[in-house]
Amino acid sequence: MKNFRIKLILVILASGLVAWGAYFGITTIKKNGSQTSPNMMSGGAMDHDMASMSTAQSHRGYDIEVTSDTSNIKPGQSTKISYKIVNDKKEVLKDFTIAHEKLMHFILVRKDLQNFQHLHPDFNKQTGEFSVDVTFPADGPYRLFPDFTPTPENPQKLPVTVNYDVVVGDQSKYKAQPLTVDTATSKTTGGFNIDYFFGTTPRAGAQLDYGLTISDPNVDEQVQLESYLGAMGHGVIIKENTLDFIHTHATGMDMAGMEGMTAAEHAGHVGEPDTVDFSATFPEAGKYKIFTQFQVKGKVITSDYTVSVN
Ligand SMILES: [Cu+2]
Repeated sequence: MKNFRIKLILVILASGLVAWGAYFGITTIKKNGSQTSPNMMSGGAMDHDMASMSTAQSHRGYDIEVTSDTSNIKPGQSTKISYKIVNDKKEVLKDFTIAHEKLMHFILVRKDLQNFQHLHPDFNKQTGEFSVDVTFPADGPYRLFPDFTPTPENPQKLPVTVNYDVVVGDQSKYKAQPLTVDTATSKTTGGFNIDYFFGTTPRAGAQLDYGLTISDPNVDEQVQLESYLGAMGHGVIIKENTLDFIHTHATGMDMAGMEGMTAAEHAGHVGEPDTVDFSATFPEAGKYKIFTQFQVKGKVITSDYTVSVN
């Protein structure tokens, strides 16, 4: 119980930082289709106004320098994407801190928020170059989100997300699919039933606690979620059109059956093995697609859920 309270306080502190950062306009650099933006999991890289108010972040902006040819990517074919991360002095970064078991996380999505992928590039420490083989399943514009933790001048090890846009295949064959807000709280993905719980109605600037309970319709036993990349669940939340990027991780709190429960009853559900819970703060109103990844029996499942934030 005490442990639960401590966790809860940490989550509230963290999300306070996120909300604070969000209101100060923390997206920093924009040029040539790439930008440095905070990975909001922990407040992220903030701008210089924020820097003067806090010692919690690096002064640096970061950017991606793509070193492979991305001008002729075909759908359905493996394409090697290579890139380096540079700082605002154009120096290639070679020192990264492992976060969630990897030096680099590489998330990509088509701009209509279809075809989400989460990959882990290889790293050449000599050159600072990352490389990853990607198969884009369909034509259209995509955004790549390298997600990493630079080691120098980042004592608090804050993660950073940069982005880069590529066009795949024939644009005339691309039709953006409309983003439909999910209303049913149950979905089926990868043969599992996934029940979503939302602590409150999503509101801009307010923390939203949400959780997923996973069950296997063919098995009587409770599903046992496994640790995947150092967390029981990973959440990537991307906003429609602007493609703002939020990365969050399971909080360890269980909200299954939260509705109608007292706080004490809720606390009694902490740590059920079939449930993951998250907290996120959405910076502004709009539609957001929540991609949640978790592992069952060695298999990684990605579930998505679209919310409308008012
Ligand atoms: Cu990853």
